Amino acid sequence: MNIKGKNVLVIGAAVTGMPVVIELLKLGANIILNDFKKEDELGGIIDQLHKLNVRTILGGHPVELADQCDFVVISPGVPTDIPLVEKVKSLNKEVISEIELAYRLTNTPIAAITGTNGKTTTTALLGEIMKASGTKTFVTGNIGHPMISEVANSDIDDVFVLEVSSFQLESTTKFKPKVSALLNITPDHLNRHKTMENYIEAKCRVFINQDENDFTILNRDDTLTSKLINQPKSKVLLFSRMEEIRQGAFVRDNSIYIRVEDKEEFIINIDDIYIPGKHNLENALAASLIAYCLGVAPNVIAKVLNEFKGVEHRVEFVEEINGVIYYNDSKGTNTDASIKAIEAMKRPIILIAGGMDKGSEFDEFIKAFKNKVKVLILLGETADKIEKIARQYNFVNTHKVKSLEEAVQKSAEIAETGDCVLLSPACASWDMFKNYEERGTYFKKFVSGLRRG
Ligand code: UMA
Repeated sequence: MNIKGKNVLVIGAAVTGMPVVIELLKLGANIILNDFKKEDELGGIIDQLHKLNVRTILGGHPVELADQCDFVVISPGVPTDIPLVEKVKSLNKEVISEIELAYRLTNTPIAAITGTNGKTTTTALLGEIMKASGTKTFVTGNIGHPMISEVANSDIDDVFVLEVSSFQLESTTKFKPKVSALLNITPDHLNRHKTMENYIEAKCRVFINQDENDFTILNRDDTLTSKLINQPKSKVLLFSRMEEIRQGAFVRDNSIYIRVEDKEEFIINIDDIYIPGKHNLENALAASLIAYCLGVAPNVIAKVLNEFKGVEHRVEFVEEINGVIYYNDSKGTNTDASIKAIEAMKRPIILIAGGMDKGSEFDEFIKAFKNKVKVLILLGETADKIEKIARQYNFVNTHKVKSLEEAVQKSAEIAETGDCVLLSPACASWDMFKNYEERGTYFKKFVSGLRRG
């Protein structure tokens, strides 16, 4: 991709936008950095940009910028239907995401993982397997570390293990991973994508450019991904924890097996996988299969599955206080993820939920409480909505609170020995926090405050 001398409009000045600017500057582009936040809201970042002589347009997205650029690199959180972006497209100029830009600038093979849930755990797990195999591995993407930051450091013998979101995929055109995995699709981000069809279409972009030399991995047990089997042009492999698969990864006699072409390999007994729960078994099946496609030996895969302890903010054990266990599942940002967290709990649950309203329905979430959730503590934009739906299903034991700190204190008052307190909001964090990491970190801080008295 020829960048030198090009006028590039970078929209969004945060985790994605900043490394994009830095890489584009190295390649000789002229950059305009645009963000709807004002200078004082963006803090030190702006000084850094001015030192780099980057022109900044802040406090809005003026449509006139469309005339001043050759193409746009858009941050994932910026909607693609804002008037500025619409105008750029109407001028037949490209609007690409950071993963598309990074893809065009590298020849390093990519294993790209998407899906509504499980993608961070699968990405982190696969990253560990690849490292254990001796391959120089860059774990990047939606997991919090943009791919573009590592493009200059990577080589053809290395590998990118890349978590990709629908927001990132939406603005791709040529992006073509060596291995793609679509773990599952359930409703999420519908405030942004508007319809399920659009959301599915964005997710399918992970395999849309792959060819017969590439692999696409789909979940046989997931209603929507199993319907996509005939769509990719690549070699399709499936994984399932429910049935034996002809080509892919499956469970037999309580063990994971992989069968590709005529070869069948034993990977590990399920009891030897460290991370618990059915959802993690799916993550383990997917990560094993991707690693196998990338040439990793079964014994290396098994060793990492046995040792990998999971991801921060994803059903993370925080501590036990007065016989009550506290779990941080701040990454449960949609109902499906939170349902899985509820299912993974072995004790009666005091559940802390609620957050930004993404237009989700909460019926299935409340139905999943069964007899496990004793008390529901609600906060954030969706508190009233969730409470109303809970009442429709005769779940009346709810408390609304104003802050996460109050939620933790209330849980501690209510919880009895043998219970657990689970923060699994089923909603995004952005109404009250910078991101889910900040929400989870505060939760852990408030919990440790309980112990200190
Ligand atoms: N901004 C605008 N206009 C807008 C919206 C935002 O100018 O209309 C600006 C904000 O003021 C801010 C910047 O854009 O300065 C933020 O950009 P961003 O929202 O794309 O966030 P980044 O910090 O670049 O982080 C993004 C991902 N965030 C989102 O997709 C919302 C991070 O995923 C990702 O880790 C990071 O890139 C690196 O790839 C987070 C996420 O919540 C974890 N992802 C969603 C999810 O997992 O469900 C998709």
